[in-house]
Amino acid sequence: MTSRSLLLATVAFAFSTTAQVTKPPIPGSPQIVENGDFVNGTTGWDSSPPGTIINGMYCVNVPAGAKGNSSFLKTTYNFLETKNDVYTLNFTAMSSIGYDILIQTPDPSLDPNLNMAAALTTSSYPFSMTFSPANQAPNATLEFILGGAPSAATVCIGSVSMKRIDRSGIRQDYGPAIKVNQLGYLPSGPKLATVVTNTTASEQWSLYNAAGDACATGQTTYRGKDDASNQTVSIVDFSSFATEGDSYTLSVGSATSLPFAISSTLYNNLRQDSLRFFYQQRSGIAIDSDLVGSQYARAAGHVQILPNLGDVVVPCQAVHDSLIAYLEPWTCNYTLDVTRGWYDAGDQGKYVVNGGISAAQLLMQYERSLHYGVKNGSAQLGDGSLRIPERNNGVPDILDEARWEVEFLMKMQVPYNSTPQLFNGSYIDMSGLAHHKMHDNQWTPLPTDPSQDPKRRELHRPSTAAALNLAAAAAMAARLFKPFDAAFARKALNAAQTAYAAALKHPAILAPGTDWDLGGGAYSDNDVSDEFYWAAAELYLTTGGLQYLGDLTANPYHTANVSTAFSIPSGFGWPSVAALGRLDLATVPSNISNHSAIVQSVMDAADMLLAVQQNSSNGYDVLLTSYQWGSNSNALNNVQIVATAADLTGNATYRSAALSAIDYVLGRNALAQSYIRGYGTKDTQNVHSRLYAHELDPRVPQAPPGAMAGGANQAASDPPADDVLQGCAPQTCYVDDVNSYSTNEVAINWGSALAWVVGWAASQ
Ligand SMILES: *[C@@H]1O[C@H](CO)[C@@H](O)[C@H](O)[C@H]1NC(C)=O
Ligand SMILES: *[C@@H]1O[C@H](CO)[C@@H](O)[C@H](O)[C@H]1NC(C)=O
Ligand SMILES: *[C@@H]1O[C@H](CO)[C@@H](O)[C@H](O)[C@H]1NC(C)=O
Ligand SMILES: *[C@@H]1O[C@H](CO)[C@@H](O)[C@H](O)[C@H]1NC(C)=O
Ligand SMILES: *[C@@H]1O[C@H](CO)[C@@H](O)[C@H](O)[C@H]1NC(C)=O
Ligand SMILES: *[C@@H]1O[C@H](CO)[C@@H](O)[C@H](O)[C@H]1NC(C)=O
Ligand SMILES: *[C@@H]1O[C@H](CO)[C@@H](O)[C@H](O)[C@H]1NC(C)=O
Ligand SMILES: *[C@@H]1O[C@H](CO)[C@@H](O)[C@H](O)[C@H]1NC(C)=O
Ligand SMILES: *[C@@H]1O[C@H](CO)[C@@H](O)[C@H](O)[C@H]1NC(C)=O
Ligand SMILES: *[C@@H]1O[C@H](CO)[C@@H](O)[C@H](O)[C@H]1NC(C)=O
Ligand SMILES: *[C@@H]1O[C@H](CO)[C@@H](O)[C@H](O)[C@H]1NC(C)=O
Ligand SMILES: *[C@@H]1O[C@H](CO)[C@@H](O)[C@H](O)[C@H]1NC(C)=O
Ligand SMILES: [Ca+2]
Ligand SMILES: [Ca+2]
Repeated sequence: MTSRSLLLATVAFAFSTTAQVTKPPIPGSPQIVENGDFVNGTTGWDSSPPGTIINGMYCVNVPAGAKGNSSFLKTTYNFLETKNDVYTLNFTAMSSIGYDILIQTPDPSLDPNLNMAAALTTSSYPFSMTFSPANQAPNATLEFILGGAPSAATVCIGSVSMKRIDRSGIRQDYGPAIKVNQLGYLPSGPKLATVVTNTTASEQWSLYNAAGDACATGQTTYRGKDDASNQTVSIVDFSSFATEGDSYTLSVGSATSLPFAISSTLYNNLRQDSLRFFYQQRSGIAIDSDLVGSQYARAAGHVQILPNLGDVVVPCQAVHDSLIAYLEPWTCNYTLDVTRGWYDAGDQGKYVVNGGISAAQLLMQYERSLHYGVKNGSAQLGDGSLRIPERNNGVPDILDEARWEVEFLMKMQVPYNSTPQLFNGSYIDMSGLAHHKMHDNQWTPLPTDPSQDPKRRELHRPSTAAALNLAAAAAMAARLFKPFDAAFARKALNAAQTAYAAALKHPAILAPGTDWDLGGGAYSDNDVSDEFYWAAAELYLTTGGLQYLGDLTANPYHTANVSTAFSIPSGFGWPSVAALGRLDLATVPSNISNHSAIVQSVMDAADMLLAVQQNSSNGYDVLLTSYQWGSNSNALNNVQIVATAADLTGNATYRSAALSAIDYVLGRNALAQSYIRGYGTKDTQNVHSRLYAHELDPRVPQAPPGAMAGGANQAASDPPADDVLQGCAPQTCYVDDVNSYSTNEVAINWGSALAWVVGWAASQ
């Protein structure tokens, strides 16, 4: 079906905060600058004033008082500087007078991709500079800006060499042949490991404790060929071993696993750390060193203190930008205060469509603790449980965290009685809808501290999908905040109802796929009937209103088969949110008449996922059959369905299936990769984020514990992926490189999937 395939196409790219434009990999490391050692004289070079070649160096007599770029040496190269790739420039230089020159690869209107000073002395000195472009620059120039000498100076430059990073030696690291959950296993849970093997025969496995003593043995079970990794695998099942301890290992033949724990409190720290990710992503507030440590502290981002241009008074897109996005000159004549919210991902944009599901999963995690008998559930999410500024305000901290986003969503609403806005050739009243997103008008480099982002922040066109995300999330907040802050609850409900009514009035204002690469992703979605379903469900659960009940029961997603309603097997996500509505209709008390059928549908959905897990071609018990952009979140959203079936029924089969499926993101996968920073021995180091680009700038920290990478992407495309992942089997298409935005980014909607699932696991 067209809409379905369009949807999948959207899932595959719209998480991206950077462009799809990449070149086929360039093998090795070609020289970019021609005639850099000037053996052909000044060919290809231009200078002011004109210079001469002396001893293989290009020498320019810079006059006294020369300002800025009035004196320069430059060359243009026939090469595409690719965003998020890495380049090194070498040259030697000297000057008759010691002073600083500036080296740039400028692109007018965009940030210079390279912009560094070189301190010249009277003897020749070798310089080496590495840079990673924020933007694409075809036929870029390399410029030595020579002005600014204290008096007349002769500057000589030689041995100019520029190359893109050479990744030809990088090989995928598959880790040990035995793949385990490197965090570990619950004593009362299933304990499965996967062994890459050459034999169909059973082999003996041994479990060793920290002292190196064998404490259990058994035989592997041959599973077969794992389709997603192209590996032949057997399974180790040591579920019956329940003695708590750290640093267990498993051995089969000569292979030994990475260490893991067996502990009843296994997921407790991860439950808190997965939520900490959201505090670290907050916009509009200083991140407090007392709460997170000095390395993770930072100034408030986007509070309109220069160089920030937002987010207190944010205009709609300028017409020259919106024309590219909508093929018509949309704008508006108001500004909005859209402070707060979480930065979406590795970028610093804020998107209502993605914010909705992210806030919702945190709210669902809290709401679950009200209705399901969970060990320590509400205590661990309660006031004082998280290291956030609101840890002693009488409100459960997970609600405080979600509110930071919900308030932003509400600020994105189009004001009451606003002037009509252009859509598809006519002016319509968009009051009550929500702007789809707001972000920079151009990409910023990695790293960028949010308080130092100088780009123009712009509101993009309102959309029906954004209005419905606001309606759903704010309706949830309204019922959950009622006991704690009745005024906020009323305000949220009012916003939700207004947004829903506006969406009914304008049911097809779709965000176009063309609105991308102007500093943000498109988040386009051509089917908003699932968003209507979710919003109606949440509004019904909050208000009991019969209009909402009528709307949700008439929605096609209410009667669709479970595969469609729960997005199985691909996994639900920001463009396909019907599952959120269905899960809440099943778990939140209401008077809906066919409640048992709704609960049954969750069980049916879980059974479908059990079949995915038990398929002999699935060697890792992962709840996926394909690996889209952000696949870890799709896998975990499927876990949420099975875990909810366990909550609803108390059936241990669902509980075991959900627990085993979590192993995947913590290392039981083809690469033995823990995708969660700080958890496991072989954990992700170099997530794609402007906050955590340590790999590019050692002054910036690595991501804090609990941040999860997007994971394997069978259509991975970015500079490192293009170099390293050619021909990869789907589950192995992952590279732990800061520039791999298509496999290694962090995002709030992935973090929220993790938070819900590990919160559930911590309660088992
Ligand atoms: C010098 O110019 C010649 C003739 O144009 C060309 O073949 C050669 O590649 C050039 N060498 C360098 C180092 O640019
Ligand atoms: C020098 O800088 C100015 C201002 O940035 C720019 O307009 C001009 O094109 C530059 N000139 C050269 C020769 O690069
Ligand atoms: C650079 O410019 C040349 C000549 O205009 C053109 O042929 C070439 O394709 C351009 N290169 C890139 C990478 O855009
Ligand atoms: C720059 O110089 C370093 C040190 O000599 C060398 O390893 C590197 O390959 C050079 N890079 C380029 C682009 O020439
Ligand atoms: C599989 O066979 C290859 C070649 O005989 C051997 O090098 C490798 O260690 C074997 N792997 C396992 C897990 O037994
Ligand atoms: C899968 O493995 C087989 C046997 O090792 C190999 O011939 C084939 O190329 C692999 N396919 C992929 C997609 O990696
Ligand atoms: C927006 O435009 C309308 C119609 O031209 C005008 O009445 C209104 O005052 C304008 N609002 C602002 C804030 O400029
Ligand atoms: C439950 O919470 C209490 C009090 O916060 C704590 O002492 C205990 O260790 C927790 N138990 C588990 C299993 O997490
Ligand atoms: C724009 O209007 C035309 C004509 O009414 C209609 O056919 C088309 O579907 C509309 N496009 C969108 C994106 O709503
Ligand atoms: C579910 O419904 C969709 C859409 O009608 C259909 O394409 C799909 O085959 C159905 N799946 C199952 C398992 O029945
Ligand atoms: C169900 O209906 C009863 C009777 O109208 C009402 O008292 C109760 O609050 C409703 N429960 C929910 C969860 O809406
Ligand atoms: C638990 O769920 C599984 C999978 O659907 C099912 O086979 C089994 O009968 C259920 N057990 C009970 C006690 O309902
Ligand atoms: Ca609190
Ligand atoms: Ca949708």
